[in-house]
Amino acid sequence: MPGLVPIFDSLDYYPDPQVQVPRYQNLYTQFERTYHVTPDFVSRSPGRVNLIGEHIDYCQFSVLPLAIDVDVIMAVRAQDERVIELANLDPTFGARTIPLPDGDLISIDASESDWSNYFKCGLLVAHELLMEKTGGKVLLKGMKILTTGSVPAGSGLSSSAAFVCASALATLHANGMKHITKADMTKITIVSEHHMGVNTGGMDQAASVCGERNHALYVEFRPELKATAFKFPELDPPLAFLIANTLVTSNKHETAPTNYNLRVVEVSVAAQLLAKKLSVTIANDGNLNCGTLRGVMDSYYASHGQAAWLGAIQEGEVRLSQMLELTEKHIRKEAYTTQELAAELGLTEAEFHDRFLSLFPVSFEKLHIYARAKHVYSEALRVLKALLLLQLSTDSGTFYTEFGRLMDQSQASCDTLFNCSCDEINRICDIARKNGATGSRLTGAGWGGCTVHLVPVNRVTEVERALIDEYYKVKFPGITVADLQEAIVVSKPAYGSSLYIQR
Ligand code: NG1
Repeated sequence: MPGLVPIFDSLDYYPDPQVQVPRYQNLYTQFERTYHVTPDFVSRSPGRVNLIGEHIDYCQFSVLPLAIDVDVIMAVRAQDERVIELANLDPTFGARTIPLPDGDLISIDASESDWSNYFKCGLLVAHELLMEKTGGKVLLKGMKILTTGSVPAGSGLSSSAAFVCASALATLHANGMKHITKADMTKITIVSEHHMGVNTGGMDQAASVCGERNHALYVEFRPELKATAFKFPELDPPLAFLIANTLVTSNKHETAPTNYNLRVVEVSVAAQLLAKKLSVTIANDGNLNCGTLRGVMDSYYASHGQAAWLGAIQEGEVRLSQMLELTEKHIRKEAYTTQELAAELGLTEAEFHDRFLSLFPVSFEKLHIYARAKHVYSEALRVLKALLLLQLSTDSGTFYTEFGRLMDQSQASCDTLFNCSCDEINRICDIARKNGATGSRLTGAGWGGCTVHLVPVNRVTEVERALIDEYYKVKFPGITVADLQEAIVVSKPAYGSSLYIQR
């Protein structure tokens, strides 16, 4: 993750400066209308699409996302008055005024899903970093901010990560931090949304901060957080990633107790149960401080006298296959009640509750341990296979078939083992595959949101046409051309977070 967050003075780094110039001009004009001063700079962070590796970042297994062209941009003017004036070009997000506390960190009421809370998340983690760097209290400057974004909200393209990263970057730059490293930005932003009560992994922020043009990012969480860019092979015909939004919105904050947060609980319990069955001790790390399935794998191999896995693909494949066998052998297929799990782990029910169910609210009847663990280990294995395909110069046909197959297998696992797909996602994937996509899957948390498809560039129009006729026009008969243009995006891997200062 080498390097500094870049500072640009032109918009030429976008693939479509002819679209961006009027967009930025409009932001500047509206800023001046709103605040009667000009902005000092624009902070920007993109959305991302995950190619493969779903719901495994919070199990500390590597993932393969890429940053995309859609982004959040935030025009900023620092001020001595210690207040944040926050406005959005989209009128659904009303203006907010946030007074800054004297030297203390800002407090966030996670029970409210107000948009300004996401700004506060970025501000808070940036404030912590500024204090860490200066070794003392830091009185934050006030800011006037006007923002706009092209990442569709609640669609699995990480609009929240893009917004939080742009907010953190704005705060660091406005408060005089000269050299902002991508490593620092990633480190602080990956935990930022935990302040909103969502127990997020770290993939989105790493991709949003570290994106590279024409590259996928291999994001590792162990032994340390690292994002390595891998160039896509030159294929004939060239490849495109088509992103199709189901237009079924899954609000992560509101559905967290039965969806995202519940999965975090299930994989944490799975880690403890498997560790117990294998008689290994795991560190109390991970999102719930109860260990991770990666931790189980590492401890299991350590207990057999083997060195820690540092990421070599072949060795990873062997170890993950073994973990799949051990899951099969030791974890029963049927879901568990909390009573059963407490007994298995030698805990009272109250202890089980304190340990796994008290940090974030969850709601369930039974916990699915086997299916979640199988998804996690098999998905981590697929990521390694996908990475290998990126590294080998295989012929175009093989790349399309093999990479596509991994994407399809990932989708099947998300659907049947992790239960994070939905009818609309499955339908879109079927249509895309029948019309030229060689691989199709959900991207992001799922339960709605976006899908991603690997498509040879000469088949893109066919896939688009079929999706419009067989999905969008059927499910949303009144859909407009403008809505369709937003729903289907063909994106190239884009640059990560950046600052823009007008000459
Ligand atoms: P989305 O739904 O795209 O924000 C979420 C998590 C990721 C990852 C994926 C599932 C947040 C901010 N992001 O992505 O870290 O766990 O789900 O792979 O919660």
